[in-house]
Amino acid sequence: MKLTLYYTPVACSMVPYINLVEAGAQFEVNTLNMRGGQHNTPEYLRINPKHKVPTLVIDGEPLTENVAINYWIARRYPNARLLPAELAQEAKALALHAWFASGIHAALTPNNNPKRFCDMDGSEEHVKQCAQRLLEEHFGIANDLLAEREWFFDHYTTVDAHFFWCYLQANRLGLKYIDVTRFTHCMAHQKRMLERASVKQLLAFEKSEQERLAKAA
Ligand SMILES: N[C@@H](CCC(=O)N[C@@H](CS)C(=O)NCC(=O)O)C(=O)O
Repeated sequence: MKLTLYYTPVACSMVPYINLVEAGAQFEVNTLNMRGGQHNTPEYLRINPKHKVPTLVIDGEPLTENVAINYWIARRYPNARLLPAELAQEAKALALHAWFASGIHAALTPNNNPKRFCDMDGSEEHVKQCAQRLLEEHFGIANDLLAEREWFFDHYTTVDAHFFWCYLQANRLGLKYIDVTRFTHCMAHQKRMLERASVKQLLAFEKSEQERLAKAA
């Protein structure tokens, strides 16, 4: 089977990268230079017309959306135990992936690009403020879920990588209206994730790709 992950530094394509490594999968990475507009080329739009990463191409067939890609990885490599074994718990894992993608990620994006959400003059700070209010609520809920536990379930699952990216991104964005460091259980989860071999491998790859793209610019 041939697997190609379309990836961009800093983006949420980190999530399937981590989980492919956790699964022990053999995969290639195709890094897109988004600053250079590579996600909007006709070639990439044929693969993913939504012009987003991640896309995992499985034997020539593109699969998009973190929820689906990470579910596929977990089901394709069952020995890695990347989802809870019991059905109701597995469904809860999907609920968490869906929430991270459509709730938390959706409230992170306006901080990067507020004009995409409202193009009225002077609206940028309001858009950011509203998005950060939503993030505060989301991270409060996640913080409660992570209280006194190492992972979202009783062992590491694909959702831990997804939340890792969401919280990493919130810290990287330097949010002005909320203090994300006050979510101490989220912070402790982040630290545990940073100790995993898969995350160390991802961060080394991320650094080398950022350097390569900077040299090419
Ligand atoms: N719902 C998608 C969201 C993917 C997404 O928003 N990716 C961003 C990077 S974090 C992207 O590729 N943005 C480029 C664009 O919107 O043109 C998922 O969870 O996989």
